[in-house]
Amino acid sequence: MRAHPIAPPSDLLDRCGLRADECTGGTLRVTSPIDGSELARLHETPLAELPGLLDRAQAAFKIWREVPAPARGELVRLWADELRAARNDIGALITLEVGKIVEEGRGEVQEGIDICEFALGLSRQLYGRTIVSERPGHRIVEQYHPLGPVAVITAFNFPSAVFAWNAALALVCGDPVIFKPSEKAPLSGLATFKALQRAVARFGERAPDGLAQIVIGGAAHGEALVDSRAVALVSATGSTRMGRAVGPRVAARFGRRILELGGNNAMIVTPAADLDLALRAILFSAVGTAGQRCTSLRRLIVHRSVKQALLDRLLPAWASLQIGDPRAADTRVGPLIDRAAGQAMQQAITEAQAQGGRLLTGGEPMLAERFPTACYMRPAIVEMPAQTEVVQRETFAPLLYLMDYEQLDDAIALHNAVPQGLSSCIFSNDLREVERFIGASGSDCGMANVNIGPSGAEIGGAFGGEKETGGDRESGSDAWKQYMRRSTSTINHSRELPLAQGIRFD
Ligand code: UN1
Repeated sequence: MRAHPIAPPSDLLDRCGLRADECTGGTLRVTSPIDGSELARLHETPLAELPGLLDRAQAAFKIWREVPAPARGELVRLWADELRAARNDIGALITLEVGKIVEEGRGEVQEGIDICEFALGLSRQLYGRTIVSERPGHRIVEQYHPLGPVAVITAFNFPSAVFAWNAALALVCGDPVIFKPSEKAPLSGLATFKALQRAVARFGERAPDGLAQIVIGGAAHGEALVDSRAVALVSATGSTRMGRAVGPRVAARFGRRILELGGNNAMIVTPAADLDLALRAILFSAVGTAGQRCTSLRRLIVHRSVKQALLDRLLPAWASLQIGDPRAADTRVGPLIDRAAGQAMQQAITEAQAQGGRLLTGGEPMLAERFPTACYMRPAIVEMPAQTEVVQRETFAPLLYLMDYEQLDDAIALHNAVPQGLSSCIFSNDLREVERFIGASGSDCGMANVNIGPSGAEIGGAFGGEKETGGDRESGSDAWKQYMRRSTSTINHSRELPLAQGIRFD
């Protein structure tokens, strides 16, 4: 095996700033999906400590909101520095803890660096508007003010970047952060958090105590954050099932939320597609991260006239994918996060077959002898006669459903006929088809790409989706506005008091 140079686990934890005493003797056992070996036993945050932690976040808010935003930007600049210095180590830890190939582990940390730099620029651009008033001698001005503590609850599949997306924006917006990483991948989250702590230390006294805090634990910890009035915004990434529980609870206390939930992302390949380009996009987005991105390609909707030509390219490329230890340089598909994920994939394939599907390739467990407690699966393609129940569900694994179409209208209708609405794409060099797809009656997803797969978004755009994906946006564009409260001021600089709408009240 040609291997990337990755340090052994204990060295790596140390290099990521995780102390031996933090990583041993606790109740949260963290294992590597590569071979099932134990990486750490973390100490869970006692639930009794949460009220104090939330009080500290609120106290920190009172101080941090007064620090000018461009000065707050300096903190994320330092965080970017720390992440850059630790990029390969945290990337390697992501590989060990989540099973991503080395390239993707590093890429995830790069995503954190990118969002810090975006947030730094943003720290001088938290623009409100000036609005002309209908009254003489009046002016209306809009300002964005810090909101309050932000709880960031993340999933295992992006244990570093999704925290960074949220925390970098929250911090420049004037909000303290409380991070609860997934219990399936707390080490990479902790390493990313430690990099932030180092940045906070370098930032010095203007950073209040409690500006950035971490909570290690499971569902009960998450629920305590979700229910606390001290948390102004809950940003939660995970399954639709999780979002269904979190959304109403935050709403019940009139809190704010950002939900980033399931996706069931599709690609439409039209007769005007560049099939070689489509092939490369299909491979990366369907089997990259072993199909465990919320943006992974799950449905391939191909025009009948090009279906065979596409399959002639896809099936051999699929068969040549290297599946195995993600530390090996030629591996493209690492393990699934756990055996339950592999069982869910097999279950979905069985259901798809019962619903008329034909398994074209893959779907079988691999490397069971070498790694008996891990879960490696050969990525699967199932050809479906229709978009049956199983196709409408998100299965978090390298499982691609293939369907075909005759008319673009039908393809778009099929595309939109799922409960989720995260990411989507069309492969076509026909301007009319492309504009139709990205227009008002086209894809109903939060992201609609052209000649590029549904996964692997840059941080500069708003990230998120509609319908059961949650309806919210994070990362780039103006997603920062959700981390701030808007205040509208009407300012009267005249000597009169005219009322709006011309009302007289003399
Ligand atoms: C996720 O899977 O939760 O667009 C986030 C992408 C990545 C982020 C995925 N930039 O695939």
